[in-house]
Amino acid sequence: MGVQTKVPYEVSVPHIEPLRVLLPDGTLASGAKAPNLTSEQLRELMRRMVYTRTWDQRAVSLNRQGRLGFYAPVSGQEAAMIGSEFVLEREDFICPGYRDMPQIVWHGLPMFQAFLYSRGHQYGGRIPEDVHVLMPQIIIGAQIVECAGIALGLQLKKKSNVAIAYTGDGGSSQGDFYEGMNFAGAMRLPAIFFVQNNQYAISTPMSKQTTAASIAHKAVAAGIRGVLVDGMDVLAVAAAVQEARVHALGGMPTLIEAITYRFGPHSMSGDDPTKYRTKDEQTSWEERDPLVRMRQYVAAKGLWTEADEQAVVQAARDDVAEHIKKAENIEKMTVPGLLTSMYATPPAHIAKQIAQWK
Ligand SMILES: Cc1ncc(C[n+]2csc(CCOP(=O)(O)OP(=O)(O)O)c2C)c(N)n1
Ligand SMILES: [Mg+2]
Repeated sequence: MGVQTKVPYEVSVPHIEPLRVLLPDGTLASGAKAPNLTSEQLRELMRRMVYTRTWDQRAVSLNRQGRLGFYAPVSGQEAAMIGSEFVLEREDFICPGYRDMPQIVWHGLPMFQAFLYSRGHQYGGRIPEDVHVLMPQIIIGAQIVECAGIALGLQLKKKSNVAIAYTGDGGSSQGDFYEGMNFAGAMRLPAIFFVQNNQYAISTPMSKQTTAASIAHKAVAAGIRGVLVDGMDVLAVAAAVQEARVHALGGMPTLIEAITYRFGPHSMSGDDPTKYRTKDEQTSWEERDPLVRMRQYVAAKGLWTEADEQAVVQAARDDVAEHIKKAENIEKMTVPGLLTSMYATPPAHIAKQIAQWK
């Protein structure tokens, strides 16, 4: 008898109905719970998605020109990223992963600092005092325990704010993921754990990531809310986070799984998605483009025109050009500069190294 590769067991799990507001043709799903947003806010959501798509395309080019370093493309994931950040308060705290630049820039981090981070410059991490974000984690899952810790701080300070951590489908398999969620549940913390399930952890597909019915089901073990949402539907994402925020402030964290897809490679550092994804699969997801869906919705309401679209594309291009120039003109990093920036008062052995370099 060989080792059984298929387990002949059925595990009974609660049903989690995916949240959806916009249908692929841009009309409202029947009985949909639309987020509480004004016409101006709907326009702003569209504007941010178009802006972010353009910025992403420019960033990919800048990387190819050698003007940006590490870069993880975001096209396809705009609804998940923009919709979830949009309904946060400015004093809410974001704990991002490396792909989550849009959320922290829309939360207040100047774009040139995102570019400095990408270029490996220490000033990329010099976050303005009033911008409530961490720099993106490269260690998969580490931001989830950080988020639980920040949420504990918010609770102790009696703030009416939440902490949100972003991770991916791959991140949901890390030990930190379970630790952070369990701690947040046990301590009744104002936390939201947002998983962008883009179907792959580099080349590892979801089918090999977990045998759980969904990532959202992992909330059950932590005793917190588990929500599944169509991640190509910006209104569904905004509604899910708006609701999760209310629960978080009431002492009940939420795990949200947004079903999405990255249109591009994992990162600009040599990944070739055609080695592990079929053309048909890619096309079927491109047909669910979150920008197309929202554009149809706001255009039908008379809130969006081709001229609006062109103006945003141009504004994004201009901003990227200005911010990359600013990043390139910052003084070059030095070894003593890097060492000094790590401590208020450098310990003796570091002080010695700084002196040696000088
Ligand atoms: C602790 C840890 N293990 C491995 C890696 C290498 N690594 C970088 S990205 C990645 C895949 C993560 O996939 P996912 O969480 O789905 O996020 P996505 O890139 O799809 O947004 C891995 C394994 C890492 N950075 N940190
Ligand atoms: Mg992934």
